[in-house]
Amino acid sequence: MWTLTENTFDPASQHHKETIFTIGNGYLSTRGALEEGYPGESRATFVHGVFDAAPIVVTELANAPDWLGLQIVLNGEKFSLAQGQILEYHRQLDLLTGLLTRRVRWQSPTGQTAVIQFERFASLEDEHLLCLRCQITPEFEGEIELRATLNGHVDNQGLRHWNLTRQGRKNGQTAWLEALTRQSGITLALAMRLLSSARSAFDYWDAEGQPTLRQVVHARPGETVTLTKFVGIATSRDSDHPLALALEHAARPQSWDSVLEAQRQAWAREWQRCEVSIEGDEEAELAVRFSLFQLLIAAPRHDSRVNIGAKTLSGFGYRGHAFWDTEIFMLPVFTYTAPHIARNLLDYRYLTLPAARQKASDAGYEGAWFAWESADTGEEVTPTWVPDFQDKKKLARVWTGDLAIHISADVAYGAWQYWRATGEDDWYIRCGAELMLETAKFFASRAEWQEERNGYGYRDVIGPDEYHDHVNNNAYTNILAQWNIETALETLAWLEQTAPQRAAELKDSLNLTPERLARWRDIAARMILNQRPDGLIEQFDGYFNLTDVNLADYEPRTRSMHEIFGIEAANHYQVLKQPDVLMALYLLPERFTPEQVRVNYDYYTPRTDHTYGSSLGPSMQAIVACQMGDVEAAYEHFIRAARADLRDVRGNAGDGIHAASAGGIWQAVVFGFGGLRIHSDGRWETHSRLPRHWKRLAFCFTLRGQQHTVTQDNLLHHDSILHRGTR
Ligand code: IFM
Repeated sequence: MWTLTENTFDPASQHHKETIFTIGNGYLSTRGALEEGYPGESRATFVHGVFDAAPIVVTELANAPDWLGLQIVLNGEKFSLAQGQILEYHRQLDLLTGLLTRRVRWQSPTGQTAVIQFERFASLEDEHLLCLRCQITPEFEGEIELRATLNGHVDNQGLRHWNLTRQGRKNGQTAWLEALTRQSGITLALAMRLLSSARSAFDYWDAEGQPTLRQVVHARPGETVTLTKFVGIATSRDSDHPLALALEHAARPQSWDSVLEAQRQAWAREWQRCEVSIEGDEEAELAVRFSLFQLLIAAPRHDSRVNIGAKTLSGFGYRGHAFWDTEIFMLPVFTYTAPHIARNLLDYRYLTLPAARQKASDAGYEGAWFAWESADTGEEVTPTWVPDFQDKKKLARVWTGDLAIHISADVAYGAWQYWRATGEDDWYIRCGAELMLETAKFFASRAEWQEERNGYGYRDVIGPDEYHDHVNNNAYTNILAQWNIETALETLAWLEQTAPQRAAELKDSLNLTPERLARWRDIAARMILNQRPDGLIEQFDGYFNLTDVNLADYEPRTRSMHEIFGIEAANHYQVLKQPDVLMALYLLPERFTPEQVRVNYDYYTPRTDHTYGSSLGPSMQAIVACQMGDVEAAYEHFIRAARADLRDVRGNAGDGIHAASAGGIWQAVVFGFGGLRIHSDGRWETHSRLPRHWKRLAFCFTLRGQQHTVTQDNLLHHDSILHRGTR
């Protein structure tokens, strides 16, 4: 199944639908708002890297001037779904081509009827090109008026980011608009070129901030009028002359058919690298393809100065800021299916190393402490205070920017996984090794000797489970920090063998003296791990003494346990926002035995807020459940993740795509149900555990430049199937 469809228009779900019908091309995304507009819409286009200052959230992606606008007036009556009658309605997003189509048969309040079809896509082949086509087939005789606009009067939920600097008309059918962000000083230019099946000329309306080309056509019943709008877009991040670039790209297309054909081919190349099919479960298949589509349209292909935000480019949520969601949830998808994209994302971290060093040094540490929320410069942009969800008139302190140190190890992990998967030694020598060493240096300097525990650890942190803040010795943090330091030491030894000059350079610039390295070894060897003899790991010091809760007592519920208990009180209960210990066990399988995983899985699973905790949790929980052979439970968690956006089960899909969950969905299918395991020496094997109703799973992945396709039949519907492979 490759299409997402909607057969009735429901204004109450318009924000959710705007999110899931988002189109994009890795340079920008446009939400699925209607061309003609609708009251209360959350219309937005976000362009990678176009940030501007904003109160509280520090900086945010500025909603770009709108390229979509098309007003249709039928015999003097404006087409709008807010009035008249919708006689037929169908919208679909074709994931195979990125083409969004909407077909409406509409009757105006005075009874003029027409079939109106819109199609749009963001060209994957030419990232500066946006394409829109409208076909109107009237059932009346009279006049059709078309008004195509570029609109600079846009805002971010009330906050305006643009000064509208210039606008104009180039020739009979081209108009343009230029705008400048108010604080960051980024120029953005849009140029639209219209093609019409009708002969009448276009008038130009020089409306302030909204250049408009207008055409009036004599309509006859059954005769289709077609208007095509090609829009070029560029910013001063791309060129010193963004307007010239935008005009050039708008002028390029020969015809709708030719750009659509190029689009089909470009998307065929994308899918060829990452296609997944699941026979026997259309919902799961659509969910994993939809997740891949959403990640691919957010993935920067030609720019390593940007990251993917927690809501991709599809909504206002988290303001375009990137989190650990990138390295731990999304990056593996790219590392194993589109390494060139993974590399751009890692290069972004490499480019933002100076900001990470600064963050560490401002806090009194060495090395690189990456921002918990990162935007254009890599400086910390986590808001310090946000409105409290229990009482919006009060403020709640956000501690993650101050205490979530695990982000540095997550970045290092992403770099290391990329290197192991691609075998790109050159990149690791040039960039990856420095990321590894600088993050290790941070963890070594942040580690505290804890006399009473006879070991090193981290006090006053937040782990992945954010229901508990200011904790000591969070297991995930300690385990990943230990891994980071050990892997940095191995990296250095490897560099000394492979690239002695670079090793010497890094030792010198990072001051990696023998004494310092000896201390790293000591810290790694004596890192505190709160582990009982049976293998159960305490999530942080004192966790086992907290009040246990039977989550079933709170069912049915529609709120997170954080909301139910309150931010402060949640600290006193054992309920987790998302798997914390289990995440560490998943990421570092070679360090833990299956028995250890089992004991921790059994303990933490009933204590996790799977339904309304973090959207990051369910897919990870599904993978560990698969490893435990608990396939039914795994499917339940997986399908919960699959429905986060498609069915809006959390009620917040209107804020944008849950990007980490999208990455997690792919990981759950490939590493969970498909059981793909990749060893650090490049060998791989699969040990599938397909849900009973899946007849066949097929997926592909790339390892060290070679693409592999795995097909797993579930003929017996219960036996597991073992595949092995080597590179
Ligand atoms: O990074 C996550 C975090 O783990 C939980 N809250 C939301 C963030 C962004 O998705």
